Amino acid sequence: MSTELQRKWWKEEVIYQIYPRSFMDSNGDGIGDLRGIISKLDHLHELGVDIIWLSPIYDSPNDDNGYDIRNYREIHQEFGTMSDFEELLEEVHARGMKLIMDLVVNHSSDEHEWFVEAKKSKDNKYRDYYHWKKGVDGGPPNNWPSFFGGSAWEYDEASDEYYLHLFTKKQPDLNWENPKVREEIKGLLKFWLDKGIDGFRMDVIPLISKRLNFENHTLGSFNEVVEKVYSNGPKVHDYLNEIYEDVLSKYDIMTVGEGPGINKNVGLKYVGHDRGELNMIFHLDHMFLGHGPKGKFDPIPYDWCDIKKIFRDWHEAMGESGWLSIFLDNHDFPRLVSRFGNDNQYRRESAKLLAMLVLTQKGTACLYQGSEIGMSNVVFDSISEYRDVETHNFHKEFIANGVSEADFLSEVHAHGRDNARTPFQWDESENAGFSSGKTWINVNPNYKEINLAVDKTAKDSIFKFYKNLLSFRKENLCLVYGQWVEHMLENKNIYAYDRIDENTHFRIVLNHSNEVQDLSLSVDGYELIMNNIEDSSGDQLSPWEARLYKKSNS
Ligand code: ISL
Ligand code: CA
Repeated sequence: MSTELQRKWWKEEVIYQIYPRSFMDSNGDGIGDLRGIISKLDHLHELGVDIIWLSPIYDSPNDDNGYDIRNYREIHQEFGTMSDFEELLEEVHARGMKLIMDLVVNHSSDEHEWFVEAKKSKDNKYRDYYHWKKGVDGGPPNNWPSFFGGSAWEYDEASDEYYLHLFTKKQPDLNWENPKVREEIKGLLKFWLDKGIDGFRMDVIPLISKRLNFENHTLGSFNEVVEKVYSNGPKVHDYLNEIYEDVLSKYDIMTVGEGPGINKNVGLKYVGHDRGELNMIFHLDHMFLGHGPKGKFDPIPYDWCDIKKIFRDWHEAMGESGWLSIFLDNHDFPRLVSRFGNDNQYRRESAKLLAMLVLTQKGTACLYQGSEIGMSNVVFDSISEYRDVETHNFHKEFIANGVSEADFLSEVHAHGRDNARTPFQWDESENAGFSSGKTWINVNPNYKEINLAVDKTAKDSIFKFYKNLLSFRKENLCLVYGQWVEHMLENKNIYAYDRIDENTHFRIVLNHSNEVQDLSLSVDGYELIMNNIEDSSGDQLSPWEARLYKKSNS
């Protein structure tokens, strides 16, 4: 059977992302750390996740919370020491779980010694580790915008040249054309793999190969610029293949690439089983839905039919030849229950429905910290309470363009990255049990109602729902490998699909609306295995009701 041949542990296991700054603080400095994570591993084990993805924990000046790395081989001192890391890895493995690291090699920090050297002079041996260009007509080399506002070029007075930074000016882009850069990167991959880690999540990996003519773009929206100008550059597959052949293929690990700009037409080039590149990608199509010409703070409307179509198109594009990671939230986006669910009246129901969605699609599910208790977006009253560099940069830009403070704040409430970065809410005690000191970002004031301790004792616990679903998925490989068939494609209120293999037939029906809906799909011969509300009644779906049915094929 072809699916048997393709069985892989990284398809069957579930990923859980930790944002270390906000997970658990062990020493009262208000910042989450490695010993904090160690102290909470039993929570993750009990939940039933398998692979922990750690957002960056390397030495960093923290311009972009660690996505700006100063030293790839050292642990950020706020997070602990290398021996804390080794202990964490051991403790993870002792529980039968795995650990993957975030690999951020499209850019380094401007405080990395390579860049410090490169800046010294045009003939410095590290100069070519980055992209330097002469300006044009007293301005930057071209009109490329940065992800975080303003130009993607920063002027260096000493050499009268500009360097490229697709993110903040403290994140200069590395020049992968230079073989020495690629050797450095292979060296650091080996460094971490030899410590025994189980793989990498690769940050903005389709951006590593630049279009070296550096032509002006003439496109209308930022997303289009990402897709056509920054992503999928001419040598990206050569580079990925090279690190795979030279390093990654020598270890039993998994890789998942974060894929801004990877669309369904090029997805298989990254993850095709025969390609020797990545095991899977996070495409961002559904996450960028609603981003207008100027990005997330310039929103446009969308609906569930758009979301469903994206999932459907990607399923078709992958077929039996490639694999995806499925997710609805991470540290860059709002809380899933606030964005795709109803974080008010139906917070519990919708949090569970979204859990069922993520854990029954075809692909490796990836959960984000706090979703297992239905954590929701935060509403801070003042911009000064926000910490994210993206929010602050766009704040300046939007206000300068005449947008009011109140209007911008309401966009931040809906779309800002700090929504996902407030501390994990463990219990009702001060600072939600996250820290005994002043926290680096304020705790969401709703922590007395929403926290793990309260949730665990609730009759309709979200945590328990996740736990049951995770263990059910483990026992039912059909939910991993089974064929995926969708129903009622144009229905705006119900998402319905089947997962089918030789032995089993699952039918999943999700009413993602605030109203009662007719089931409008036959479930004759099926048994209801799991649902998210107490009084489920036959032909009618309650608001945000999610059902998982099963029928034996024999
Ligand atoms: O959230 C976004 C900006 O609005 C995304 O476009 C995001 O910037 C993009 O997906 C890349 O994200 C990754 O690389 C960034 C880092 O800031 C993000 O946290 C990371 O996930 C630069 O390293
Ligand atoms: Ca700490």
